[in-house]
Amino acid sequence: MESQGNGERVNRSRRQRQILVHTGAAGLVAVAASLAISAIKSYRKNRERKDLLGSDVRINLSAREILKLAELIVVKSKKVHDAVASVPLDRIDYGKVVSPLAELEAEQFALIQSCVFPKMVSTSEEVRRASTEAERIISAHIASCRQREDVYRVVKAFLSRGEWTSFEAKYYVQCLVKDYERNGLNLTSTKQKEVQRLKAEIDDLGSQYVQNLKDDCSHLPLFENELLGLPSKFLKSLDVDEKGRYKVALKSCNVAAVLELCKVGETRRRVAVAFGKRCGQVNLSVLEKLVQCRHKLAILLGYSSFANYNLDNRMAKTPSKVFEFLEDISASLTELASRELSVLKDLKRREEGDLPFGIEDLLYYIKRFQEQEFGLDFGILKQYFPVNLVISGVFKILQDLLGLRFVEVSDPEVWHCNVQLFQVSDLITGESLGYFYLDLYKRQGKCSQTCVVALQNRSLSDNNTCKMPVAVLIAQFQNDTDDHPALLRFSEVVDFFHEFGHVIQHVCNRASFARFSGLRVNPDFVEIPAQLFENWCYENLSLKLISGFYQDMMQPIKEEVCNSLRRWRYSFSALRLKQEILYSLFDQIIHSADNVDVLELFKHLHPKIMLGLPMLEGTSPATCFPRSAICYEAACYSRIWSEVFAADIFASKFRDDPLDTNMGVKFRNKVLAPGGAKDPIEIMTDFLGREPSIQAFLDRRTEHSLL
Ligand SMILES: *[C@@H]1O[C@H](CO)[C@@H](O)[C@H](O)[C@H]1NC(C)=O
Ligand SMILES: *[C@@H]1O[C@H](CO)[C@@H](O)[C@H](O)[C@H]1NC(C)=O
Ligand SMILES: *[C@@H]1O[C@H](CO)[C@@H](O)[C@H](O)[C@H]1NC(C)=O
Ligand SMILES: *[C@@H]1O[C@H](CO)[C@@H](O)[C@H](O)[C@H]1NC(C)=O
Ligand SMILES: *[C@@H]1O[C@H](CO)[C@@H](O)[C@H](O)[C@H]1NC(C)=O
Ligand SMILES: *[C@@H]1O[C@H](CO)[C@@H](O)[C@H](O)[C@H]1NC(C)=O
Ligand SMILES: CC(=O)N[C@H]1CO[C@H](CO)[C@@H](O)[C@@H]1O
Ligand SMILES: [Zn+2]
Repeated sequence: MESQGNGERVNRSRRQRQILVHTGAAGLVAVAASLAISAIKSYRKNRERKDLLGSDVRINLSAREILKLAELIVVKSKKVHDAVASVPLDRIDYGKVVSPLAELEAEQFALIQSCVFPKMVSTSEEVRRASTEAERIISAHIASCRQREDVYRVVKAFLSRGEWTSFEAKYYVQCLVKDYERNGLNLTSTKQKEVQRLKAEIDDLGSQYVQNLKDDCSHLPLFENELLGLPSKFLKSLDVDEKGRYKVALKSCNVAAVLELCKVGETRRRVAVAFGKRCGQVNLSVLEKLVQCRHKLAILLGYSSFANYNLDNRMAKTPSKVFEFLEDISASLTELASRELSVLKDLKRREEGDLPFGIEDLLYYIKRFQEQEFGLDFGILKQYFPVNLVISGVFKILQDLLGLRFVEVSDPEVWHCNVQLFQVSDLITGESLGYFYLDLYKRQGKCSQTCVVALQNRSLSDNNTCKMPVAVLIAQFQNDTDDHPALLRFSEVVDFFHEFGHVIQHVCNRASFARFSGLRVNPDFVEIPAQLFENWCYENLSLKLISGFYQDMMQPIKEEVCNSLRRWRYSFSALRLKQEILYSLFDQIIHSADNVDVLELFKHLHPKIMLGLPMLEGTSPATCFPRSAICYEAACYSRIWSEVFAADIFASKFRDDPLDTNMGVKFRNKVLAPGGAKDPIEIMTDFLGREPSIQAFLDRRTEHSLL
C-alpha cells in the first residue's frame, strides 16, 4: 500500500479507526507492511503476521530470523553510507545527502530494536543469545559508521552550503556534524587514532571498574545480637558460618536493610565502612585513571575539560552553570537541613546515649522518625493498590488530562501471553498517535529492570509517510497469588507512574526526525515529564483514582493517608538532597579540573556539604558513588536538575487542579510535542510564560517540613 501526501494519511488513519470500531474484539486487522525495506519484505514474504499500521517493529522473531535481520541491517546501512560518501562535492543536495541518512536512521531503528529487545524479554534462551549477538554486530557497525570520515566530509560540505527546508532539518544536520566532530573526525589522523585509543581505554577501565564491584563477594560475619532490629525473614535469607555468625554479604540490598533497621550503632558503622571499602585502593586508582583519560580525550576534542565536553549536549551547558545550580540549592537548604539533622541527633541521643552522630546513622534515624511520626505501614498500604486498578487509574488520569484515548488491541502478536498492546489516539480528532506494549510481570529469563524501551520513534519522511512511535514498558510486578490479586507496593505505584510518563512522552513526541523523537531529547530534559507525573501519586484527588482496597475496590485510601504520604515524601528531604549534592559536586569537580586528588577532595567536601558530618574513615568515594565513575560522569547533577524543573511545572501549572484538561493538553502540545527538535529552555519558558526557576522546589520542601 502506498500513500501520497497528507490527504492520504488522514484517510488511512480514518480507515484504521473504522477497522477498530467495526472489528472491536476481532482486533486490528493486518495491514500490509508497506514501509518495510525491500530486502526484509522479500525475506518474510511467506510468513503470515499482523502488522501495526505505521510500525516496522517485528515481534517474537526466532533466533535465526534475528541474526539474519541483523546482517541485512548492516548491509543496507553500509550501502546507504557508501552512496552518500560518493556524492561529488559539487553535486550535493538535501535529497542526496540528508534524506538518505535520516531515512536510514528512521527505518532501521525499529528493525534494530526488533533484534535487540528480545534479549530483555524473550522466553527462549536461544533467542536471547541471538539477540545479544545481534546487538554486538549492530553496535560494532554503528561504531564504524561514526568513523566514516568520507560521509562526514559530504555532510559538513552540505552544512556549509546552508540550504534549508526547515528549522528542524537544519538542526538535524548540525547534530550529525557535531556527532562526527565529537568523535574526532575533524582532527588529523594521528589525533583521531589517539581519540579512538583513549575511548577504548575508557571503555576498558569502565568495565574493569564494574567487574571489580560485581566480583566483590566480601561479607561481614555478625552475631544475631549484633543484628538486632532486622526481621527474622532477613536473617533466614543469610548463610551462617561455623561459629554461628550470619554472613552479611556486602550487597546493596543487604546493606540498605542493615542501615535502615539495625538498632546496633556499631554494626551500622562496621557495615557502612566495609561497604564503602570494597575494591578500595585499587579501584580508586581505576577511577583516577578514568578521569585522566577522559580529560585527555576532551582536550584533544577541543574542550577545556571533560565536564565541558559532556555538558555541551545538555541543558546545563557548562560546569559553571552546574556549580551555580548546585550551590544555590545547597545554600538554600542549609537551614532546613540543619533542623532536620538536629532532630535526628536528638533521637540518637535518646536511643543510644551520648555517641557522636555519623553518616551511617542517617537512614536508621530517618526511618525511626518516619515510623513514629506518620504511622505509615507500607505492607498494609499495598492492599490498596491492586495492579489492575492502579493501571486503569493511571490510564484514566493521563487520558483525561492530556486528551488521549488508549484502546487495547485484541489478540496482538506478542512475545509472551501476558503482554498487552494498546493504541493511543487523540481524543478529539481520533488521529492515531502510536502504540505501547505492557510487559508487567516478573518471569524467568526476563531482564530485572523496570524501564521503557523505544521500539520505533515517530518520523515523517520527505513524502509524508509517517512512522508511529511504539514503546514497551517493562516492569517486575508479582503476579496474583491464591489469596489476593496482584498488589503493588507504593514505591512500585510511583515507579509505574514515572515509567508510564516516559511512554506518554514517547508517544506524544511529534518531531519529524527519528533522532529528535522517541525519548531522544536533551538528556537533562528527558526525565522532567516522568518526574512531573510522579506528583500525581501524592495528590488527594488522583491518589483516590488509583487506589481501592483489594476486597472492596470502591474504598480508596483515606485522605489522612494521602496527607501522610505527602509529608513522608518530603521528610528529611533537605538532608537527603545535601547528600546527593555532595556526590554531584564531587563528580563535577573531578571532571572539571586536571589531576584532582579524589580522596582528599571527598574528605574535604563531605563535612562542608553534610553540615559537619565527616566522611567515614577508610571508605573510598570511588566505591561509595559508582555513578560518577560510570554512566553519569559529569552528569550526576542531572537527576536533581530534572526534579527541580518538574517541581516548577507542577507547582505553577498543575497543583491547583491536577486534572485540568486544558493545561494538560497545553503541556502535551508545548512540552511533549516538540521533542528533541527544540531547545528545552525555550520549551519550558514557552509553557511557563517565564524562565524556569528553582524556587518552587525549595518552597515545597520548606512548606512540608514539620520542623
Ligand atoms: C515514501 O518514503 C519512504 C521512505 O523513503 C518509502 O519507503 C516509500 O516507498 C515512499 N512512498 C512513496 C509513495 O513514495
Ligand atoms: C573540531 O570540531 C570541534 C567541535 O565542533 C571544534 O570545537 C574544533 O575547533 C574543531 N577542530 C578543528 C581542528 O577544526
Ligand atoms: C513466538 O514464536 C514461537 C515460534 O517462533 C511460537 O512457538 C510462540 O508461540 C510465539 N509466542 C507467542 C507468545 O506468540
Ligand atoms: C499471571 O496471571 C495471569 C492472569 O491472572 C495469568 O493469565 C498468567 O498466566 C500469570 N502469569 C504468570 C507469569 O504466572
Ligand atoms: C529513538 O528514541 C530512543 C529513545 O527513546 C533513542 O535511544 C534512539 O536513539 C532514537 N532513535 C533514533 C534513530 O534516533
Ligand atoms: C487533602 O486532604 C487533606 C485532608 O482532608 C486536606 O487537609 C488537604 O488540604 C487536601 N489536599 C489538597 C491538595 O486538597
Ligand atoms: C582491579 C583490582 O585490583 N580490583 C580490586 C578492587 O578491589 C577489590 C577488593 O579490595 C580487589 O579484590 C580487586 O582485586
Ligand atoms: Zn525515568
